[in-house]
Amino acid sequence: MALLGNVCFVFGCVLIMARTSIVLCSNEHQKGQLAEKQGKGSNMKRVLQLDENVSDIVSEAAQQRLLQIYREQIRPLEEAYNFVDLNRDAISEGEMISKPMILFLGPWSTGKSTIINYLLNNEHSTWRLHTGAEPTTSDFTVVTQGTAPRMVKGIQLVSDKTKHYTPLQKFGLNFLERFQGLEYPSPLLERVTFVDTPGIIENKKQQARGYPYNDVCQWFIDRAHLIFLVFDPSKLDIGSELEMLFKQLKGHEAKLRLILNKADTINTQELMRVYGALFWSLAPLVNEVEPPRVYVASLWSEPYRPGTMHSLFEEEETSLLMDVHQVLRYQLEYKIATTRRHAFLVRLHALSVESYRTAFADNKALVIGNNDLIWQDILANPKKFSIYNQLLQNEDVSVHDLPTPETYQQFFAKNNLNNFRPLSYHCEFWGECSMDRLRRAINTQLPTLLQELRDGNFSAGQCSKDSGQC
Ligand SMILES: Nc1nc2c(ncn2[C@@H]2O[C@H](COP(=O)(O)OP(=O)(O)O)[C@@H](O)[C@H]2O)c(=O)[nH]1
Ligand SMILES: [Mg+2]
Repeated sequence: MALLGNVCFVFGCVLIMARTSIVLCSNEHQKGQLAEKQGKGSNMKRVLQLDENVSDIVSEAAQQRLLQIYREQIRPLEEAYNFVDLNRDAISEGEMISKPMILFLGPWSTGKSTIINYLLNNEHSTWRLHTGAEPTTSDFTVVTQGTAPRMVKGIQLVSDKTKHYTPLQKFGLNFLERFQGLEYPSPLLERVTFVDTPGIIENKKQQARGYPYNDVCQWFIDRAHLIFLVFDPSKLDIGSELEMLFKQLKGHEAKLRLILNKADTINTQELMRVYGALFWSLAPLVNEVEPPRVYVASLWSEPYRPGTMHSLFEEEETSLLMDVHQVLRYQLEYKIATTRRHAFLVRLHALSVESYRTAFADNKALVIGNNDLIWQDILANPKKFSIYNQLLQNEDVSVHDLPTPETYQQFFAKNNLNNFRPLSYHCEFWGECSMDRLRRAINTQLPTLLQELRDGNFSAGQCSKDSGQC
């Protein structure tokens, strides 16, 4: 049944494309000529609205409000319960105010570095990212705004506290040798950061790279706002390393886009076959009701090859740029949503630690007994000790959010239970408890901030300075 669904789905796509191409072919020549006269990428500035002031897109005051809510309502419990040891994608304060990140992944030589150069209009500058037909990019490169072009070494990037790459140190010195920054003056980089990655080489083992390639990719995947997975239609080779990457992208489907780049290098019929084959390969890996958007394009400034579907590629390029523009335009809303999710996870974590703490206090031997054995039993069988029942008594905690026993076995392997005080300890003498403040951030302050931004009636100064109460 699932197979039949896939077949229908693939042919559905091909049919839609076929229909699109018939309509497009009628005025293909005319439009194509016009595009070439205007030059590829000529509408980039308009679609990305690069003439707009950055301050009009990202309200500095709203960003400060977000930071204030984070510092005063969320961070106290995050620190008190060592949340950083629990969650691999815990966001840091630096990330909260950093520019959105667009990540490029995919096999080698599919055009990832070329696309970034094209978007930055620096294909012909000496400061372009290296490109070539052979596997050229062996580095992870973060491309950011700078007053003048310059390269920055990985060891410098991770030691710079104003950036948020310090956690990457955990991937070792070999990785830092393969990590670098390119600073470049560009209106687009005022709004966004690009990350270029080494291409996947299917026959290359992780050990050969000298660092955990997939773990590094995961770090960037968890933090990216938009992920472009780039393919070359003439070598659609989906092997084990790419399959691994698909698995890592699970849960991030909403920000995943596929690019079938260099689409003008093959004829229309072949292109349709490749498009179908790509979806066929993806089907078992992306189990989403809505499959990811695939852009069929040729993203560099060279003119399209004659006899290919120029206007389709152009329209696809415009849609892709609009997609990028959405990320730039709504970056603050995205950050608020991410911060709220983060706050929710911090709350769940504090409640979980409290449940483990209570279970141990209720079951430990008061005089004689092996408390270590009791603790190990609690960690191995949280259900038996009513940990989950206790968690579910809290409003907003759903059965789908419950942690696995392994999560807290790992957490308590790094953290001694005695280091954590009861939740009631985190209260002011006559005032509020940290948990109430966290709940208020989740239920009131962050949704209000989001609504005000959406309605366009955000005004600075509505929060009381010291409490962050809005
Ligand atoms: N025909 C064609 N070639 C391209 C296109 N984009 C990139 N290339 C070429 O493909 C090769 C690999 O590009 P590169 O950006 O280094 O790929 P990466 O390894 O994915 O970063 C280079 O020789 C590029 O000039 C495109 O849209 N069409
Ligand atoms: Mg490259």
